[in-house]
Amino acid sequence: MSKAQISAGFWHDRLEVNASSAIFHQWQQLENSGCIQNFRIAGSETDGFREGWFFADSDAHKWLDAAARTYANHPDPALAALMDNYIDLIEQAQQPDGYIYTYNQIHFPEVRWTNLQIEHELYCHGHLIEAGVSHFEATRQTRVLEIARRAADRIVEDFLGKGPEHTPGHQEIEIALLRLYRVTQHAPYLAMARQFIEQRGHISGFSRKILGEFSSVGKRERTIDRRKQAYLTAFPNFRPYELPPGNHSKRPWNTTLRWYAGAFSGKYFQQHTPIRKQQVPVGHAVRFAYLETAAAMLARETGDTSLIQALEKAWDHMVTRRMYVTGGIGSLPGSEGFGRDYELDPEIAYAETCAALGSMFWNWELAQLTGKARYSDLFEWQLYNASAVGMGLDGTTYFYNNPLTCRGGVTRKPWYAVPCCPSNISRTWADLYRYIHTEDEHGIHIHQYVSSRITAELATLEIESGLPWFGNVTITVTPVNPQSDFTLFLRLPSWSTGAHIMCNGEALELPSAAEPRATGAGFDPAVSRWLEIPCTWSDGDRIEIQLNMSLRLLQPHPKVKGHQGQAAIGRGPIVYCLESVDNPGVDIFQVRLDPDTLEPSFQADLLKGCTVLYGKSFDAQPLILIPYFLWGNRGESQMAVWIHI
Ligand code: FUB
Ligand code: ZN
Repeated sequence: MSKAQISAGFWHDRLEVNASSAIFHQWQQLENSGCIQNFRIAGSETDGFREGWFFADSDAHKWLDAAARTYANHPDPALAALMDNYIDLIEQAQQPDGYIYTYNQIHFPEVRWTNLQIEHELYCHGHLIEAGVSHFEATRQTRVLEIARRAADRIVEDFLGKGPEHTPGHQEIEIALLRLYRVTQHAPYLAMARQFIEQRGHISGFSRKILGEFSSVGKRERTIDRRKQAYLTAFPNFRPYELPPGNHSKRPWNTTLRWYAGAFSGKYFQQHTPIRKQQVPVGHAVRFAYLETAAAMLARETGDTSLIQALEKAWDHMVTRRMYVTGGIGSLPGSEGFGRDYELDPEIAYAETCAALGSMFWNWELAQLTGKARYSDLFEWQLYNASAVGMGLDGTTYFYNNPLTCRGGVTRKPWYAVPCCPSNISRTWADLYRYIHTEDEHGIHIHQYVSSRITAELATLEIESGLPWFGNVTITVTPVNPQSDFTLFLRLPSWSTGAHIMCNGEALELPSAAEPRATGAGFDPAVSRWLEIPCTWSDGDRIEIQLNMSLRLLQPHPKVKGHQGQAAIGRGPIVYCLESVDNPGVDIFQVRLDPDTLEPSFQADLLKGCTVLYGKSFDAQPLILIPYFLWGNRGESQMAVWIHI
């Protein structure tokens, strides 16, 4: 079984922060905010009053998922102890028939599977099931897997064979059941996931249904509020957790109106039409990305090629018209979702961190489903920009919404009322080794240039990568069987027009790249392609790659308003920005950069080491550009990705 170990370099350092700081910080925040206590209350270990949203369980389950994936490569006994502590709690809280959802168990013990579009019972069970799979994969212990299977069996029992009304408003359970199927090969899990995907978008009278759910959700919330008042009267010393306020996000006047329109039409939940007709990204961006991920997983498991066309069309529409230059998706606050074509205002940009992560999961499934390089190309772009921006350098501060223009009021926070992003980043980063290569009967594909040691069936590969700051990559090949014939496939990134690649000192000819299309994002991952290197391999064969790290002016499609005379600056897989901290006394929103003056320079002592761009404005003001993902690490600031040139 192929595996990879990230050994050194840029990602090794970040994974260390993830394993030594972020994952422990997230647990502490879950404790501080009462989220873990909810399980103690549900398991009757203690009294108290439940804290948090109806979906709060999911944040704890996702933490366990992230912790297990982190533990796989950082087997820290302290982390194991925290996981065991939490596993005890969920084992105690889970009801004998497998159901576990503290919102109902504590507040409405007679109620189950209600308000499926708005509340999150299946979503929460989904993250528990994913945690079970990850914990099993990391430890080979079956304790959490059994908890997950009890939950999944409950869902199969209660939902299999039911109709469209019985599909969830927030996708996640589908991914979870497919992951569970992959490790158990238990057919009902595949059937259940397939039903949730295929039945979606067939609910008749959706508006009437959602109106009923709004009313029921509101009634239940008012009941809880009344009980909380009574509880506070009875226990005056009880101090409910004060969550930090969320970040400012610029909201157009019609934000709420558009959110309701999306909700009542079903588009917010991607319930407006069946999956094969969903060829335009609409609605809540995380929900959309999770649905597309699940559909791609289903296509891979079943060989159902009829799903592929819709998936590829939706991807192309997103990339060409509804995605930011950072790879962020979700133009609108309120709905946290897609706007119209080319509606990509940089200051209103919501671009939730989870949405970029969800898109990465989707791209990875598409990469394996279709074999096309473009999907791992966008994965890389969102890895380094739209998702990496979500975690601060210290691993203990985060962004939830990620604007591309900030005039103030957006700062990294230790936690949020909706803390879904932190553990989502952690679990993705912890799994990064899985996204580097794939192997099949043709050979080995290198999807990501991350310094690592790959132990594949055909060969061991040592990758040494200078990315994202330097374009040099070396791959040393040691075939399992000397003189064995197989092909090494190298992804030629869309951002590297041309590259210089040698195999054992001999320069290789590269396949020509298609012309990039004018896109809303200002770049086109579809021009990425594979370089095939068929060879009879011997011990110590070396591939030397010099990717083109020239500066690029990324200019959006003319239909994107507000960027005339502006560009975003790209170098390698990184998008840059002006941050006020580096450019005191400069109006970063008006200054005109002379791109010809830009010079890259690696600064070891800045932001834990990064390549900045030194330049000048046309009126000779010195300017410094830093990587977008590193902004907001030095206190409140202003920031601009789009720069006048
Ligand atoms: O719906 C609850 C949380 O909101 C989910 O984790 C994310 O979709 C976020 O947008
Ligand atoms: Zn999130």
